[in-house]
Amino acid sequence: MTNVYPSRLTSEAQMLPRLDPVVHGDWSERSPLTRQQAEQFDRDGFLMLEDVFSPEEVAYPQKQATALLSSPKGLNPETIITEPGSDEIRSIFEIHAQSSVIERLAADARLAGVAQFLLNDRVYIHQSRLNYKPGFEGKEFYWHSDFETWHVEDGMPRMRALSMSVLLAENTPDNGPLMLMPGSHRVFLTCIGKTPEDHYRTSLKKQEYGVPDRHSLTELAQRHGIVAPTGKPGTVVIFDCNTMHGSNGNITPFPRANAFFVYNAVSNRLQAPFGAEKPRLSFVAARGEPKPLEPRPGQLMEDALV
Ligand code: 6CS
Ligand code: FE
Repeated sequence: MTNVYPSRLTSEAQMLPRLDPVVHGDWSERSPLTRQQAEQFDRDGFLMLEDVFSPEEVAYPQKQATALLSSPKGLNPETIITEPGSDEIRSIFEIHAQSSVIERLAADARLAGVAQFLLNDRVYIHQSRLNYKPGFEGKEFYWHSDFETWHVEDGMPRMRALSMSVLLAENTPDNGPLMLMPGSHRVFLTCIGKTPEDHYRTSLKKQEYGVPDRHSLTELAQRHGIVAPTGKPGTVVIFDCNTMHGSNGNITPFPRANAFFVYNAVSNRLQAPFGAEKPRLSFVAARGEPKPLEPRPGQLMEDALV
């Protein structure tokens, strides 16, 4: 397959044009977003939706996240990533496959249905994670484009995927909220440096490769600015696979817990990596025949405890 987004191949960073739509579907009265929301996502590369889940509903994934944090023993150990320099849990990957509550959340029509519209295809979970960003210890996620990693290391062919962050704790300006550069999704910023063997063993703790150069980041930040959507539990932040983003460390006592789901179009299933010897393991990138989601209507609590 032709590599239309070559990265980590040159000694100089390049800003290549985006060759894929952002909103792949045509808006209609039946769309799950308003026309204005669809246009905003297309323009900015992200969209914040408040009060998607009520406090009563979000209590289920909140309780599950707390329970898993205090006793992760039943989880697949390779999916548990600790913070650099401490034993504090930073993330739990493939969480939709290890918790029926989180599986139901990921399939909720208010998430998967919106992803189907924006990607104009049936969707499956490419990656899921609980990010805890614990108080005092939560370290940063340096600036990056998810797609650059998913293309180079996982073999995701085109920009037809998006992430949804479901806030499980109050995301304030102080406790390391997601920061995004609005409009940055329209260029593909290539990275410098060859991908090390088994890069994920370090990159999920602290990413050193597939990170953009400072000159390019400065240019993007000057061009687009930086915004940090904040909100209460039950808020959802949707961001395009190529929107430049990161988050600061958390030195407040208050955790910044989120559930992240990456929805990929079934037609955009992973091929061989475009810039690594071998693909990453399936707990960070679902491989093989995609399992399309059936968007689940109704309240979260009805069958969250099945
Ligand atoms: O490498 C990855 O796939 C993960 N790393 C980051 C910092 N964001 C995307 C994704 O969760
Ligand atoms: Fe990311």
